[in-house]
Amino acid sequence: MELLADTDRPPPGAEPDWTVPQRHNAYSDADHRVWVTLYDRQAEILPRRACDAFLHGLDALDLHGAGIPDFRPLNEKLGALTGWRVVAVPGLVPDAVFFHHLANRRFPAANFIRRPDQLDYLEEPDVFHDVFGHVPLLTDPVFADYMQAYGEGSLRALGFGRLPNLARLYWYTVEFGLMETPAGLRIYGAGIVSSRTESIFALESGSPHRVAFDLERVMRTPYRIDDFQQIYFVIPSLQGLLHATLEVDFAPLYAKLSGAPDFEIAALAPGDKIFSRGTQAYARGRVRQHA
Ligand code: HBI
Ligand code: FE
Repeated sequence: MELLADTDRPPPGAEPDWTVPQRHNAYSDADHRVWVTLYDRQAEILPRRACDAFLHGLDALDLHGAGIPDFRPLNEKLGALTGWRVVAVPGLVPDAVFFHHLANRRFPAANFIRRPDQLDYLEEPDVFHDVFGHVPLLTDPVFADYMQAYGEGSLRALGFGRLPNLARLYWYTVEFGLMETPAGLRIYGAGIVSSRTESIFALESGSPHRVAFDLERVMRTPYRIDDFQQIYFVIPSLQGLLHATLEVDFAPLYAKLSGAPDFEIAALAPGDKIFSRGTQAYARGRVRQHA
């Protein structure tokens, strides 16, 4: 993800860790109406598409309300469940800052919301993507552990110079991950669950590949940030995702990755366990909701 800042200096008014006051009382009625419009659209299509842990989290936090959630009461509920809390930031923050927050169970959420004419396209995450998309799953103890472990692992990866591989892990799980359930594939990735068009495309289109999650495979697979995904990775469960990353000794994995070429984004790879082989027929380059 390209970052807003060309330096690591926080913008005026932000703390050294890039946090800013949410200023909940500064949102306009139009801002709150955008939240309610987006929420209602997703609430209609996510049952039987989003995984149970996401839907349970959405209920537990009661995010619907009358508009953009106030982080203070939200953090009381979230903190009591898994010790996570949401902190307001002005937008994308430098990698090291982002990972440091995750390692301390703080999720950085943008404090602005998209305009009414941006409902279906957004260049960078806003409060709807961050809070509706990412926060409900943080009520799940297993995913809460995964996100903290991801933050800690990424701070270490920075030292190995392996951040691009960790960014791919984040992208293909936290942002665009699918999960296998007895009722079929379900969404857990925030970038899908906060997007009306991709919530449908990710599960129902014949275009993308859907293959079983494998840590090294994901770390060798590039991604595009401006369109639907051409491949989705499927985890067996949130527990399975946590174990697949916690039990890995990353040093030898990084050594192996440094000698291994990337996979071509639209191709299947040797050893892939295929859930569905895509036609890749989707015309690239259409405008798509960022997330
Ligand atoms: N900053 N606010 C914010 N939100 C993100 O999702 C984010 C970020 N900075 C860096 C970053 N993500 C990436 O490094 C990760 O997606 C890997
Ligand atoms: Fe995101």
